[in-house]
Amino acid sequence: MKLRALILDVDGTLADTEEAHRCAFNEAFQQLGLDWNWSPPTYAQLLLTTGGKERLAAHIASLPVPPAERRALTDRIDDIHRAKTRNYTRMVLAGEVPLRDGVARLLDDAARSRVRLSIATTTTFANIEALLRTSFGEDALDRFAVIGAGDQAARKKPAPDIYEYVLRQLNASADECVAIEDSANGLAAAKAAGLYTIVTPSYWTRSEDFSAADLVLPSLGSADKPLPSHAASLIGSSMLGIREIDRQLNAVRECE
Ligand code: XBP
Ligand code: MG
Repeated sequence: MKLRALILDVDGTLADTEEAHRCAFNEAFQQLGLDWNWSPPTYAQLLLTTGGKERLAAHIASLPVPPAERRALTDRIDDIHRAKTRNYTRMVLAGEVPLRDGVARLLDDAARSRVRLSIATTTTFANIEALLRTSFGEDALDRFAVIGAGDQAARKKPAPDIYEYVLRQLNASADECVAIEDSANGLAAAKAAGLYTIVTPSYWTRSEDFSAADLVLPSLGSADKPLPSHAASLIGSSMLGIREIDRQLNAVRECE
C-alpha cells in the first residue's frame, strides 16, 4: 500500500495556536463591550467544543441570563467571531504563532517523496491562510492539494465530515492516507473516516485519551529536537518522516 497523502490538522498540530485563539477571543470581548474573560482553565474546558462559533454558543448557553438576553447574545456570535478572527490573524501575521517542531521538515519531506499534502481543520480559512503564508511565504497554499476548513463541513470534529470531504477532493481512499492530529476530537474524526491516525498532543490536549490512535508521539521530532528514545524506538528514528509513516502504515495495512 503506497502512502498517497498526509491529511494534517491545523490548531495544535501545525502550531500550538490555542493560546493565541484564547487571547483573540478575550480581545474581541473587550472590543465589543462584553464583560467576559476566558481564563486558561475555562478555555481548556470550552476547547472540548470544536469551532469558535460553536464555542461561543456553548459559553452563552452556560450564562445565567434571561432568555431574551441569551437570544440577543446568540445573535451577536458571528460579529464576535469576525472580531476574534481579525485579532487572531493579526497575531499570526506578526509572527506570534510559530510552527511546531518538525512540521516544516515533514512538509518538505512529503514534497520530495511526492506525497500530497492536505488539511482538515475546524478553524477558518482566514486563519489557515495567515499561518501558512507567515510560515512558508506567499505561495504556501500551493503546497496543499486540498484544504478542508471550518464551515465546509456540515458537522465539525469529532464528526468525520471534514476528513471525508478532503478524501473526496483528493480522490483517495482512506487506507492510502494518514492523518496527523493533536486532540481527542480530531482523533475521533480521523478514525471515523477510516484513517491511520498519528497524534502529537499539544499543550492543551496532553491529558486527553488517545488510546484509539495508531501512533502517539510527543512531536514530529527534528535535528535540533530529536524524539526522546522511548518515542524514537516506536518508529526506528529520532524524527517522523515519510519513510517512517509509510513503514507504519504498511505494517498495519498488511495485517488487515
Ligand atoms: C481547532 C478548533 C478551532 C480553533 C479556533 O481546530 O476547534 O475552533 O480552536 O478556530 P483544529 P476558529 O481542527 O484545527 O484542531 O475560531 O476559527 O474555529
Ligand atoms: Mg487540532
